Amino acid sequence: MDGPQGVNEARALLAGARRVVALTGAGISAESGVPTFRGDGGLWKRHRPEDLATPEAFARDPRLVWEWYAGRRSAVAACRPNQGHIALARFALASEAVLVTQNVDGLHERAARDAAGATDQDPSPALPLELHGSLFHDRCSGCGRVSAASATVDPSAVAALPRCGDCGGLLRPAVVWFGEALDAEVLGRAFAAARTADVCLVVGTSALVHPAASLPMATLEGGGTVVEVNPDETPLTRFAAVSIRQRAGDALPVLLGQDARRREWRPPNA
Ligand code: BV8
Ligand code: ZN
Repeated sequence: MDGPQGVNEARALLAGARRVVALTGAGISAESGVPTFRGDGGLWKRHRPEDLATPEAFARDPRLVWEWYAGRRSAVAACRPNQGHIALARFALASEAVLVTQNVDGLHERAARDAAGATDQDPSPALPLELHGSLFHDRCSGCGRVSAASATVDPSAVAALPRCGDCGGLLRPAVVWFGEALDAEVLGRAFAAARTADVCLVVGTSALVHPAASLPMATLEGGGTVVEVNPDETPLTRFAAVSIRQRAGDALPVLLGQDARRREWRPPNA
């Protein structure tokens, strides 16, 4: 269901919820200029996930993998959080909402620090559980040590790739690749929040990658409801009480009661 009735129903579900968990995917960063994975011009259009986002790919051709990630890192560094990130950050600061993201772009954290800074608050309630790690940290492929991202990565030759100061192992982006386990503690916290949530707000994900895509199902199994924000239908749509066919930056300020201009939903340019 979409349109005025859908938006007002979703607002009521969120306003009446004691516990909300929000799960985001690449779509929430699309309006910031970060390419999604599957959309037009998406990241997977130019490269297949199997070619780059796997430990086998890194073992086979670390230079090519670093070329892709170094490019993404500099592209994302030039992007800024959008109204969708900001609305979620403000909501998490003002409620007990738990924010879970599949994104590695760090834009939720930047929105959290901006929103908290504006009101001199502690940003931690709005910091996301990053299921798939962070583009802006490196991890040693030898000893596993995690460090802040190397200032510059020169992917021109393997010999120029960044190495661990402790053991000399090749550094890699501190993200979770296909076929790799997610951090058990982060995943445990995300599912604990999902299982007890009254509402799981799912924003900007094609809901195809697991175990992240199972989080909304955990909310349903716990008796909660799912609200989806996505311009397109997804495999999750049929499980959602409301599915809003809008972009995150437009829908979230209204759904989360932060859009003073629109107490009730009216069609755009109404
Ligand atoms: C694991 C980090 C086990 C790297 C990523 C068969 C069935 C089920 C599962 C599997 C299976 N075969 C294999 C698996 C497991 C596999 C998986 O799920 N594969 C899929 C492809 C079937 N999962 C894994 O491998 C995971 N690990 O299972 O480990 C294990 C256990 C123990 C020991 C060893 C192993 C690891 C998965 C993590 C992979 N890493 N990212 C990087 O970023 O480079 S995944 C990456 O792709 C993202 O993080 C994200 O999760 C996913 C992309 O999905 P989305 O974020 O949804 O983006 P997408 O472009 O697809 O969709 C965007 C949506 O936004 C669209 O719907 C669009 O309409 C919408 N949109 C666009 N604009 C807007 C918008 N919405 C709102 N507003 C807008 N403006
Ligand atoms: Zn090391």
